[in-house]
Amino acid sequence: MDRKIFLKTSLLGALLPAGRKFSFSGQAEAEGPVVISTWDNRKANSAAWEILSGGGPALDAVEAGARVPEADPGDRSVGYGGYPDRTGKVTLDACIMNHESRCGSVAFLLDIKHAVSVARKVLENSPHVMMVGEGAQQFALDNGFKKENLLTEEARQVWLNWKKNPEYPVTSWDQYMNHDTIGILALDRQGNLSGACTTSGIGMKMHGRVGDSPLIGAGLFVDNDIGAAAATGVGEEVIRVAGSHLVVELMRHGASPTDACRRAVERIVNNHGGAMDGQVGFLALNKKGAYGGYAIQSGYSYAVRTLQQEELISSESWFG
Ligand code: SD4
Repeated sequence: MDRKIFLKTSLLGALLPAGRKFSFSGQAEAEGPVVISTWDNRKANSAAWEILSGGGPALDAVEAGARVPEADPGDRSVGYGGYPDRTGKVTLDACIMNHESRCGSVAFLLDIKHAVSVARKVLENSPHVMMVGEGAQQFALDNGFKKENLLTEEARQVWLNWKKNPEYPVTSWDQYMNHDTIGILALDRQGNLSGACTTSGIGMKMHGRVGDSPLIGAGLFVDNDIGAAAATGVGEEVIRVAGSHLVVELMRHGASPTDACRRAVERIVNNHGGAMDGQVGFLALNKKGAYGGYAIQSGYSYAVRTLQQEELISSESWFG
């Protein structure tokens, strides 16, 4: 593992109060609650923490956390303020999953800001798991959500600018792969796991394109006996390996969260014969509260909040 992080966590281990376990493999093991999220989503973690620290359920916590970037116009790949597709439309993908393997998901959702909350309504108020497009929007309206314009002036300008020279970058690491998508995983005081994932997807994507984020098993997976995982980055790559499900299965077979994420990354890199320039980052949290992440390229980070810790961790990556 990254030496800096190892030293930081080792030092923390020495300072931790009784009641919290710590292993010197660099995996912190909290007794709970724990919340982790992709990228610098510390504000989302704080919203989740308010619920977790009061003894609330992980499902409420991850929904509350995911709603933070959805409402933030400064976050260019989630909810309001997200970059549009090639036709200038902001289309949202989101899902949520609880400790009983119940899940809800929406994809290609237009004009509704809190896609994660619509996904939760799918979980609670429908016999289905996934709804898309017009039907998902009608379902949202029927459940009390309001239509609103999600395209900010700043995002519209980026789109207008892109139209002058419309290249279609999907797999390369560039300005339209603005990675801020949130995957958020929580372990509550009752020892239950839940997760959520929400995004506006890759900027300047084709109209109708859906990524990994609303797909249970790709952008998110939770198995309350084992752990939870989430993904960010080029969704097409994550879907091809059923990434989050793969990470959880690797943990089931004994891998630590970081190692499970690393081995899922390895599968993706192997799909490209060992060389690629796209980015994917994974995040994992196991039933004991141990967590980790791993990415293809450098620059990926994830935010952690526990009783003792509130920080942004710079992830290890395949290509250094
Ligand atoms: C997608 N995985 O739609 C998302 C994009 C992403 O940070 O994670 N961006 O493919």
